[in-house]
Order: sequence, then C-alpha cells, then structure tokens
Amino acid sequence: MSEIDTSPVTKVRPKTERPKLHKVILVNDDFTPREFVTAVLKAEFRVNADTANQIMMTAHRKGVCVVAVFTKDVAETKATRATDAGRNAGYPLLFTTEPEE
Ligand code: TYC
Repeated sequence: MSEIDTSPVTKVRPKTERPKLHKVILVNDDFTPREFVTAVLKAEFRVNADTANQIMMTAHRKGVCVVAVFTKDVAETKATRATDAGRNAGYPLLFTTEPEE
C-alpha cells in the first residue's frame, strides 16, 4: 500500500544570536592629567601611544570617546579596572560601558 507523506517540510533553523558587544566609553573630566589617561589606555586596552593620545584627545574635546568594544563581561571588567586605576591615584577618571545597538 502506498502512503502519502503529509508531514510538513518546514525546516527548523536554530537561533544562534551573537552576544551583543559592549562599548567601553572614556568620559572627560577637568582633573585627570592627559598623560595619566593615555598611560591607563595603553596599560588596560593595549593600544599604542598614538591611539591612546587620539582617544584621550577626542574625550577631552567632545566629552566622551569610545575606546573599544568587547563582550559584556570583558567590557565591564576593563572599565572597572581602568576607573580604579584613576581612583587609586586620586583622580576622577571614569570609564563606562554601554551595549551596542
Ligand atoms: N581634560 C583633562 C585635562 O585637561 C584630560 C582628560 C582627557 C581627562 C580625557 C579625562 O577622559 C579624559 N587634564
């Protein structure tokens, strides 16, 4: 006896969403010395002197600058460590994080 297969042929495509990346943002202030900011950028974010200076000057002129993007955990850890480096030296240096759109 011949049977007709009436099962649906819809394919299940498993959703594998990429975890959202998070920006680390450097916030300007009036007290932290420029050289200190660039030193923290080099140490924590492994950027060279030129890049560190560009990031620092952008924050200095515009108020904020995106340093880099990472997974949420890494972004938060780096922002905290960099902010703590400023606090330990008595500066109000601030790094924040925010999810990318
Ligand atoms: N505005 C600071 C100064 O003139 C330097 C500075 C730049 C501080 C960027 C913080 O995120 C910053 N000494």
